[in-house]
Amino acid sequence: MNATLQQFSRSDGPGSVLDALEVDGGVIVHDLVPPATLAQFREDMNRHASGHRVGTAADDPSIQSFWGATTKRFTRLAARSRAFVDILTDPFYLSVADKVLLPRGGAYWMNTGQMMIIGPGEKSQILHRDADNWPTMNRPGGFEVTLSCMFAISDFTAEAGATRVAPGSHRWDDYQRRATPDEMTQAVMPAGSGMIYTGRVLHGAGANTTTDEWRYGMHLSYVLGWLTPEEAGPLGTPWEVVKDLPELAQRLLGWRCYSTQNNNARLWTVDYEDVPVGLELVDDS
Ligand SMILES: O=C(O)CCC(=O)C(=O)O
Ligand SMILES: [Fe+2]
Repeated sequence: MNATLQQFSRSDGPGSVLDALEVDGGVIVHDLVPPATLAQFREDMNRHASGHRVGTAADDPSIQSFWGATTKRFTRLAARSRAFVDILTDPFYLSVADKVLLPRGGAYWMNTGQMMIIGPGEKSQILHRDADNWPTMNRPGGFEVTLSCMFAISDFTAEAGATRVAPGSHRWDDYQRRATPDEMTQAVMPAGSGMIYTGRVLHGAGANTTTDEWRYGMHLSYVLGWLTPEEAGPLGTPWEVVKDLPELAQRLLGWRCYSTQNNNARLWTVDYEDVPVGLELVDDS
């Protein structure tokens, strides 16, 4: 574990974060979430997490292993917390996403907002690249299709399972290659920080070797608007939930169609129109 990630504070601005992202594929930003938002979000997530099961309902062993046996995962965060919407629309993270993703598409949308709450005794997760979700897009020399941030909702310590990362692995010319131990580091950071990382950097959840500490992480990622996101946004956050949210949040959650700047592509339409806000569909079939 000799590798390191660069660390900045939100007040350093997105420029230095982008530079570090290009070199290392991941970067830690302190004070990313304002304390009041963090406290509210943590309270909202606690309310939901207490009754939530560990592990997955899937019987596929590879899904079970990726998910974790003592890890709680759930999404639909916009429906579960207004504070999440503030994080989703945070101008700092979005300005980084604009620079990384907009050159490859007219718009991007939320890939997923997912709680990853790692319980005591959890093993480390297999190292992977998040762009594996879109197989042919994940290759050496390719371009970024997705940008993620792992927000520390509780303190990320090495013992509680801070995310493991291989800095620079997005630039490797062999994506089959395994990382050596000295190419790895962990995103150790206080609550309220975030580790922003590209879809092509190798990473995975750390082991939780504590006996009584739950690691609260919130993964929030964006993906190009012409790719299918991991989370089915509008199914998990129906119109009743999003109707009073800012238009930006509605768009990120899949409540607008995707179009390129010159409108020569329009995806995710209804009756070949933009997604009808309010779903005032006339049944004239
Ligand atoms: O929980 C973590 O630290 C990372 C998890 C992760 O990378 C994933 O599930 O895709
Ligand atoms: Fe991941």
